[in-house]
Order: sequence, then structure tokens, then C-alpha cells
Amino acid sequence: MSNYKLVYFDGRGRAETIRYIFKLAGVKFEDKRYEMSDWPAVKPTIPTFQLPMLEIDGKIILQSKSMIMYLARKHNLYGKDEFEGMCIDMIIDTADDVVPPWDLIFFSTTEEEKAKHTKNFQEVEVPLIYSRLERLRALEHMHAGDYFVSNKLTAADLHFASMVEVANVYFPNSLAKFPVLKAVFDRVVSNPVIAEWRKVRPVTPW
Ligand SMILES: N[C@@H](CCC(=O)N[C@@H](CS)C(=O)NCC(=O)O)C(=O)O
Repeated sequence: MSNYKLVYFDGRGRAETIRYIFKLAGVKFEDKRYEMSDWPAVKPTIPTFQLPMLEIDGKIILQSKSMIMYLARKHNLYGKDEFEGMCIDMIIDTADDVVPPWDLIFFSTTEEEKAKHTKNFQEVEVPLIYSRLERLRALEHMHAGDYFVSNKLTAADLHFASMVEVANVYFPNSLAKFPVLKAVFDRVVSNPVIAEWRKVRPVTPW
């Protein structure tokens, strides 16, 4: 069994899908969380100057989606073949598009700017991303059923659920007008392992 250390900020953000996979796989990992005040000193020591970073037996890996794909493949959350894996990637990439417009709000420097980006996030960006997800899920070859791909819980559903939680920070109850997606989200968070982790995980604003 490998030794895993996941390094991120004290938040869910881009790290939570990775934590979900570890929890579902029953794999122990060190959940190292830096405070934002630590970051200026830590940043130059990270090869990409960004987090999350994953250490696997001391080997350093960057890029959250690379980690998700590797761990999902390893722990049977990546479909039954390459084609399903690609369909899962398609959902992961689409859901991940929540982050850039979210960052615009997070990094706003004035209240006016924040209000403008929040309005655009709620009225344009998130509804567009959710519509794309709904339409992709409905493609016949996704065999979606209760989940996004192949009627089984995969990394696609986990990343979708993480990104909904990201969206909800600046758009509470963002799934209200998307009942089909809301049902998928509810299935993910009612998985007993995920539900237990969500009960005990650190409470953080994002
Ligand atoms: N493509 C990268 C993006 C990583 C990223 O933007 N990380 C943010 C936190 S979510 C970060 O490290 N921000 C601090 C900084 O850039 O100084 C990934 O998916 O891992």
C-alpha cells in the first residue's frame, strides 16, 4: 500500500474529489492543510506554485485532474474501459469549468467587482455549465441511469458533486432549477462513505 500525502489549503476546493476517492477506496492519506498565511513561504517550494499537491511514496504530483484520473483508475471509479474513462473525463472537464468564474469572485478587490462577477456566475456561468452537464448526461452512449456514466458511481459523479459544492459558495442551492442533476448530487452525498466524511470533515468556507 502506497503512502499518500495530499497537500492543499484548509478548504474543499480542488482537493475534495481526491479526498472522496481516498475515502471510498478506504485508503489512508495524510490530509495536510496550509493556512493562507503560510502560503507565501510555501508557494516557492511547490513546482507549479499551486496546490493541490499529492505525494505518493515521496514522489510529488501536481494537477488535480491528473490525480483524480490516476486514483480513479486505480480504485475502480473510472469506468469499465477506455471509452467510459473518456466519458468520465468529459464530465470532469465540464464540471471543472465552474472554477475560473468562481475565482473571479474570490479574487475581486472591490464590492462592485464582486457583485458583478457574482451576478454573472449565478445568472450565466453556472446555469450554462449545468445545462451542458445535463445535455452530456443525456447522450445515449453515456448509459447514465442514476449517475453520469454507465449507471454507476464514478469519478465523474464525485467531481460533479465537488464542483456543485464549490458553486454553492457563491450561488447557494445552485442546483434548484436542475432536478435531474440535483438527484445525482443527492445520490453521491447519500453514499454512506461520502456521507460519513461530509459529517466529520473540517468545516471550511469553501
Ligand atoms: N490546474 C491546477 C490549478 C491549481 C490551482 O489553481 N490552485 C489554486 C488553489 S485551487 C492555488 O494554488 N492558488 C494559489 C496561487 O496560485 O497562489 C490544478 O487543477 O491543480
